[in-house]
Amino acid sequence: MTRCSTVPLADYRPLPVEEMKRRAAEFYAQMRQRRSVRDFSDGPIPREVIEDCLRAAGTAPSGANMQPWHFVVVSDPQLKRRIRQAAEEVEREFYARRAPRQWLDALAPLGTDAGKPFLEKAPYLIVVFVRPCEVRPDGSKLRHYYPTESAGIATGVLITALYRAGLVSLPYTPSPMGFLREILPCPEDARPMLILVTGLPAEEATVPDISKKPLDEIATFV
Ligand code: IYR
Repeated sequence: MTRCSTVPLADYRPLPVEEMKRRAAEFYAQMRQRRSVRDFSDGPIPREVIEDCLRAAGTAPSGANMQPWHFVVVSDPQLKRRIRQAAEEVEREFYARRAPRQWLDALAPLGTDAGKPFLEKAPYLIVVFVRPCEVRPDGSKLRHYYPTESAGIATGVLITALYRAGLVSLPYTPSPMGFLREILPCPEDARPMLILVTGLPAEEATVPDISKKPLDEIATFV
């Protein structure tokens, strides 16, 4: 494979230090307001907003630029109902039998249970698929590198883009979630990674009273 041509980093402009500090602090102040939300309103959201947020997610860096992700955006009420039914079935098994005691203890402060009404209430379920490989037009398989890490980065960009657009989301992970492959159209070999439940918060929405670790617990400068 030959090396690709290069182009100048044309639009990059360095910021004055004060502006840099102001922007970093401002972004942190915004992001610390973001919360995962489980109570949604069913108000409509323009598809165009979701499309641009997905375009933003698609700019994420990825191993060897393979872009090993695929997003299936579900708004059809019947599909949402099927996803809710299948998810609640695996969740009942999870809470009753599969989950180890330690996991249940970790979840207790969040107050979650097997009921997942938000899967029908929220206007959009964005299902993130990881693609460990893709099939080329000639039928051969192209391997992807760091697919899970890359899809995780893209999902972080998506969550941030949606939040900046005034939406809220919940990264939801039924376990196991193989049923999504049966219900939804998705590329061959794609593995569902999470459902990003997306919409506007219900007026009466509440969130758990939890906090984030301080900087000295999450970072080390050496
Ligand atoms: N999938 C279950 C359990 C659950 C797991 C994690 I990790 C969470 O952060 C929250 C819940 C559920 O959604 O109820």
